[in-house]
Amino acid sequence: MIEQTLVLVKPDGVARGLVGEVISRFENRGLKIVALKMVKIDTDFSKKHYAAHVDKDFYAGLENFIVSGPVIAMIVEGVDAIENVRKLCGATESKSALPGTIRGDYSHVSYSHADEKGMAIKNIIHASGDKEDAEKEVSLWFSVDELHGYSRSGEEHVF
Ligand code: IDP
Ligand code: MG
Repeated sequence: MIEQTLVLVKPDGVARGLVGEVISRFENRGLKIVALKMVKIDTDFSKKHYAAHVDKDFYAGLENFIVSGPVIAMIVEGVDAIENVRKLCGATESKSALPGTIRGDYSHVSYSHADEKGMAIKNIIHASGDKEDAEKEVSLWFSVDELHGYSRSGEEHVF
């Protein structure tokens, strides 16, 4: 099934110059970028995006982190895009993320280290967790006129 999912290159990924690397992984997999922009969000927007986490112990650190610099926001489209993109990202805890995944190749910190420091795990990337979240997040971050339909060359090998 063709799905759309929200991906963010978080402030650490932007500051570390990993935007191109992250986008390449999706493009190489044959997934299609159908919307893209750079945004610096504020704390109100963070509370909307991370509504499911606002009451958790790690939320303060997560909010500090996500508003600390610009992010790259994009919508990625493809067959089972939500699951495919999550797989490319790897596990939430960088320490547990397998090599070959974005988080596993570019970060290594553990939950216990981040929690001891009162910081969010700086794991480079956000991707919607499931279909319900993807629908909410796509419409939170993008208006309909920011999405673009187009054909990718080589698409006949993908769809
Ligand atoms: P996800 O980004 O893989 O979907 P979530 O559980 O939705 O993971 O958490 C959102 C973000 O909050 C994570 O990507 C990470 O940056 C941070 N985070 C999650 N759990 C913890 C924690 O226990 N300690 C510190 N940071 C955390
Ligand atoms: Mg999540």
